[in-house]
Amino acid sequence: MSLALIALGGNLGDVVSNFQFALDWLDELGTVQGKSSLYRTVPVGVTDAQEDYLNAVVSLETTLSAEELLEELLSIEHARGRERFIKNGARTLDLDLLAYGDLVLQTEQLTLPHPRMWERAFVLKPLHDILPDWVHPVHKQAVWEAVAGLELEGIELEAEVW
Ligand code: PH2
Ligand code: MG
Ligand code: MG
Repeated sequence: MSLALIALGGNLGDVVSNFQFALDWLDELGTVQGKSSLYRTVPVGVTDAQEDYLNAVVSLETTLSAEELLEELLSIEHARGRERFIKNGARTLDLDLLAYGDLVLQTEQLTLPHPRMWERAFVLKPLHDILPDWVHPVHKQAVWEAVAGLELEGIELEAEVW
């Protein structure tokens, strides 16, 4: 059993319904252990004008390997109509594998932990809801420490329950 951390994001269509769809699917792949609040966040690193994002993080205990889980995440995205035209373009559902236990890995398909997770408030703030004491296996820093050093402007609580 490994604990996988998964970030959910989206800013197109009925994002909450897409998040719920993803959560139901993830629950079939193991046990969803933690589910953050839902946050409304200002788009980061996009060049065109875009709607605000909704973001959340869930933790999943699973026997799937990281690669198998990644395949499932892509299938879930695909089932909700995500089209990959433009890098960082608006999307209906984005599922990013943030971490898989303490695994540190770099392959063509997958870099773990996610290379940008430690600088993204829209990831760290929801992750802090469920696992404030989780320690990044490379930075050797806890989530609460990383959050304390962050500018949290542009991250708004949308709903505690979703
Ligand atoms: N995802 C991106 C690019 N920018 N900005 C916010 N606020 N939330 C996201 O999930 C997000 C983003 C690429 O995946
Ligand atoms: Mg993605
Ligand atoms: Mg992403």
